[in-house]
Amino acid sequence: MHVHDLETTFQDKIDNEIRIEPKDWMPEKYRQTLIRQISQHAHSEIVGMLPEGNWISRAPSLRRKAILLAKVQDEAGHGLYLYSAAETLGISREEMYDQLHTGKAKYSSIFNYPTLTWADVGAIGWLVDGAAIMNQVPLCRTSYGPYARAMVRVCKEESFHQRQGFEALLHLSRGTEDQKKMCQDAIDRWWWPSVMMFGPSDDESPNTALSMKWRIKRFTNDELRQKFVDVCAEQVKILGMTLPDPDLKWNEEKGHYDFGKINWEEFWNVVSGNGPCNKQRLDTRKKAWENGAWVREAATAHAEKRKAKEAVQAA
Ligand code: FAQ
Repeated sequence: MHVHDLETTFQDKIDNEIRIEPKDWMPEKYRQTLIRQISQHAHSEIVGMLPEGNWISRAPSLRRKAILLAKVQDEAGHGLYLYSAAETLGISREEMYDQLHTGKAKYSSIFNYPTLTWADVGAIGWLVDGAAIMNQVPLCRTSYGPYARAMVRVCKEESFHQRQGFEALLHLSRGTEDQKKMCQDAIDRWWWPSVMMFGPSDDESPNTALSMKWRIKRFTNDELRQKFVDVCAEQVKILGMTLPDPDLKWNEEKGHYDFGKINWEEFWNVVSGNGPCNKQRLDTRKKAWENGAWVREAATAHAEKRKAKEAVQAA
């Protein structure tokens, strides 16, 4: 078939909500866009274990510790489904890790902020996982089959993460004066970075137009950000806390909340590697990779031994 016909058939499938599968023809740019987005997403899950991991040994009770351990393990699982989905597009896991470790691949800006108090664990669950779900529920209908299917399970788990975070904050918000203060302080620090997670505004987002045409993205960055603000502006009232934005106000005409200006300079600074914890996060990842070398070597040696044994038995 002529390339033009292949492209028409491809777009027809997309327009008719037929999933694209690994062996189907796809434009090279579609493949590259997916590798970029899915691998960045996978890296975010893996690096995202670090800020909360910081609190596993200091969780305030056994119950909180068990919940946090389960949550952080879930993030590792999400990373693995996503790396597997990206591998179906013809990139190896080693290449993806290499891109992360050499700073070539991005991961979400949000994970470059420090977790200073226990309340940060609650704020990450409520706001960061809350933002993640807002973005990921539509990805369950993304046009690439393996990515869409991975997202279904990820979203179920993220929804538990969001609730556990909100519940942890609710507990603090009903506690002592110090606990209330700690809760408000965590919300103050995590709010704007969470709003930024959705990426640059639509007129500054180079990838959105094509990703919308190919239904990789179902909503634009600004559409999802607005939904997130609308939801949080209501939920924060239940906590009896406030969001750190004096311009946050219900707009009757639009049926949405208006909100203040985003500090894009801070966002791009963090994305380009100069956030408060970028160096620390990458160093930790690289060290984990190096320290795990013996496990990979042992697993490979074991697999080879088994193969040799099977070959002898089969002969
Ligand atoms: N951080 O043209 P666009 C989680 C980059 S949730 C860093 O708009 P696109 C769960 C973007 O890559 C977090 N970089 O790009 C969890 C692009 O650069 P490039 C992960 C960002 O792809 C919770 C450039 O800016 N979720 O981990 C960010 O159409 C708690 C221009 O941007 C996902 O990855 C950012 N925030 O839209 C884990 C969801 N925003 O590649 C642990 C899947 C943008 O051209 C604890 N990804 N950039 O050099 C997506 O939906 C999209 O990729 C967007 C960006 C919406 C993130």
